Amino acid sequence: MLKPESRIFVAGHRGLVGSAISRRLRELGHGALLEAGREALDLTDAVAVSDFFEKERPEFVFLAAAKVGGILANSTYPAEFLAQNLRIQDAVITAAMRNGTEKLVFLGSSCIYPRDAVQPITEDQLLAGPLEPTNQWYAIAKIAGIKLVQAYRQQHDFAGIAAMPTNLYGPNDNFDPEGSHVIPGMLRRFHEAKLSGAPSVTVWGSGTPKREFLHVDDLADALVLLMNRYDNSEIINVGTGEDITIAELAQIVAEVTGYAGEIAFDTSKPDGAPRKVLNIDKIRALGWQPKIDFRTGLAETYRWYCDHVD
Ligand code: GFB
Repeated sequence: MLKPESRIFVAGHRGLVGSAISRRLRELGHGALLEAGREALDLTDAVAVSDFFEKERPEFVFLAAAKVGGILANSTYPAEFLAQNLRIQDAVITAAMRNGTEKLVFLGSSCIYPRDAVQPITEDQLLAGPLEPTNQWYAIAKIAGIKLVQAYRQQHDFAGIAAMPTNLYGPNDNFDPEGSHVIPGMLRRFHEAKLSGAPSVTVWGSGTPKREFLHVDDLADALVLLMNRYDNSEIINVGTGEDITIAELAQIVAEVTGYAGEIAFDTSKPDGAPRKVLNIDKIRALGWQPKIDFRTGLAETYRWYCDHVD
């Protein structure tokens, strides 16, 4: 159980997820946060990570650091998505296990489930079928992370747990037009089209895939609850349980950004998984549910983009 004075290491504290976890912990009065930027600690360097843990002795660890990106980045840089994530996970989880960390939360992803998983996806469908090819490299790394946490629990009694978030959005996301996920990618493209008065905006793929979107502040709330209340080798989903098509998302993004032109679809770009909505019965049973309404969260994220990136 986290106490106000607990030494908590948020790995990846500048990213979308890590920054939300740090915000939430500070709101809750946890002052002893250990954060180490890329320049201070290379998380792919197992020796450096081991030294950091020996010196700092974090009691609790949120492992939110990862090489991440959208559908195009995943298929363009498969080697980085596989190798960097394997290195980061192994370094951090192993150092935590060896240096007396009381509890660690590992972040997976909904893409670890089979491409043809029964929807909404229950946790027991892990490894029940082949993966979606566009992000299989990232998925395999994340599955290895889940297994490492489970193996350390079985063999060394280490209290690691693995949470599987759905597609996320919010402040501090990567808004790079090519490498980002769909929400930051679309917000930027629609915003720029509005400013330039473009008659049409192009959205990747057919528009028919469905995605579930969770605001990262809702995720952070869930992760703190799991750190305090969940201690089991079984993975646990974190999502909303609801999804929309990419075409519907494009319509909402047009409304939020105030873009009034046409929306076109570029079917030469990949669609990825047809659908991946999570079953969230397990985390609901612990008393958690998402609070942030999608349009409100999206409008707030758009404001953040205008203030910080544009
Ligand atoms: O968010 P996204 O890149 O990732 O794409 P995945 C979701 C859907 O949005 C795909 C479509 O069907 C895309 O073709 N899309 C439309 C766009 N316009 C855009 C755009 O401008 N940018 C992007 N990026 N997509 C990810 C994995 O898969 O899911 C990650 O690649 C991670 O590894 C994440 O697991 C949760 O949902 O397809």
